[in-house]
Amino acid sequence: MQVKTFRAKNSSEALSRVKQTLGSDAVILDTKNFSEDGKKWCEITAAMDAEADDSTLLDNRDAASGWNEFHKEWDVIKKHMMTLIKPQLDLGSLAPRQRQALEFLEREGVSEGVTLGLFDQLKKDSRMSILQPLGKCVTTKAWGWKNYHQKIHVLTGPSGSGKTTSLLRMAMACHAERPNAKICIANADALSGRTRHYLRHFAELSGMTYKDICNARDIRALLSESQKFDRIFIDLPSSSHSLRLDRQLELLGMGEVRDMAVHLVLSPHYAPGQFELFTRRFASAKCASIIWTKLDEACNFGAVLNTAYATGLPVAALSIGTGLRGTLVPAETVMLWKLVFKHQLPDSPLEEKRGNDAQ
Ligand SMILES: Nc1nc2c(ncn2[C@@H]2O[C@H](COP(=O)(O)OP(=O)(O)OP(=O)(O)O)[C@@H](O)[C@H]2O)c(=O)[nH]1
Ligand SMILES: [Mg+2]
Repeated sequence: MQVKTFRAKNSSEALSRVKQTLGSDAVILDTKNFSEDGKKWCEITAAMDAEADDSTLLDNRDAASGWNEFHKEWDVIKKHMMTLIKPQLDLGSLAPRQRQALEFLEREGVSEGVTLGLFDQLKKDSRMSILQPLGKCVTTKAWGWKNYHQKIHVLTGPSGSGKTTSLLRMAMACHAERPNAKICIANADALSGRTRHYLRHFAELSGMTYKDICNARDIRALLSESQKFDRIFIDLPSSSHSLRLDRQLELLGMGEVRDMAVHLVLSPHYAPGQFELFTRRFASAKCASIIWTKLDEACNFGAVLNTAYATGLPVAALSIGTGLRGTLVPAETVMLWKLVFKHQLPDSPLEEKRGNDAQ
C-alpha cells in the first residue's frame, strides 16, 4: 500500500492534491489542521491500495478492468440465457391471479431472474399466493434493540443515499426506546465539515457522545473505550466505486471488529446496472441489513425485491421523508408488500403514536 502525506492551505486544496497524485480511489487515513509560523495548514495522510510505481498502478488498473470485463461477459451470458429461457416462461400456464401479479412485478422493474424464480414456484400450485415464494427471499428484521444485539453499527452506501440522516434516526430510535442507554455517534466522514456539524449538533442535543474518526488509530481508541457505550454508530464516508466495502473496513482498522453490524443504505432511484454494481461493491459478511431511503420520492419499488434476492439481506427500516422525526419506520414484511404492490408508504411512527395517544 502506498501512503503519502499532503500539506496545503486548506482541506479542499489538500484533498485535490491527494486526488491528483493518488487518484480518486485514495483512502483518507488522517486529517490534521494546525498552525506553523503564523500560517494555517491542513495535512492529509492518504493511502492508495497499490504500490508506488506507475507500472503497478497500471497492473492494478488492468486487474480492475479484467474484473470488470469478467462481469461484462457474465452480464452478456446472463442476457443470452434469459433469451433462451424466456419462451419457456409461459405465464398463460399460471392462474390468472398469479399471472397478473407476475406481470405487475415485471412492470415494477423486478428483474427477470426474480420473476423466473417466482414462476418456478407458482407453477407448482395454482392456488399459491405470490407472497409465499416472495416471503422466503424478501425478509425484514425491524430496527430496534430486540433484533440488533451488536454494539457497533456502521452505515454505508453510495454517495448521498441518506447514510448520515439514517444513522441519526437509528440512534435516536435507540435513545427513544431506552433513554438511559449510552450512545456514541462516530463520524468517519472526516472531510465533510457539514456532516461533522450536523452529527455533532444532533448528538449533543440528544445527550449522545460525539466522536470524530480520522484514521485507524481513532477507531482503535474508540474500540478500547467501547465498554463505556451501549451502542456505537459509525458513519462511513462514501468511497470510490472501485473500493469494496471489506477493503474500506480493513483500511479503517475495522476488518476484524466483532460485535459489529453494517447497514447498507440505498434508495430505489438508481438504475438496475448501478444496483448490480452496488451489490458487488458492498457484498460483505459484515452486512446485516438494508435501509431503504427516499421511498417518498420513488415511483416504483422493484429494486427492493431485486436487492433482497441478490443480497439475501433483510430490510431493517424504511425512510419516508427528509426530516429527522417520524421518518424512519422499522420494517415489517407487510409494509414491503404494500409498498411494492400498492405503492403505499408505511405510516410514520409519529402518526401511529398520535393515534395510540388519542385512543
Ligand atoms: N425525500 C427524502 N429525502 C431523504 C430521505 N433520507 C434522506 N434524505 C435526504 O437526502 C439527502 C442526503 O442525505 P445524507 O444523509 O446527507 O446522505 P449521505 O449518504 O450521508 O450523503 P454523503 O455523506 O454526502 O454521501 C439529505 O438532504 C436528506 O435530507 C428520505 O427518506 N426521503
Ligand atoms: Mg453523509
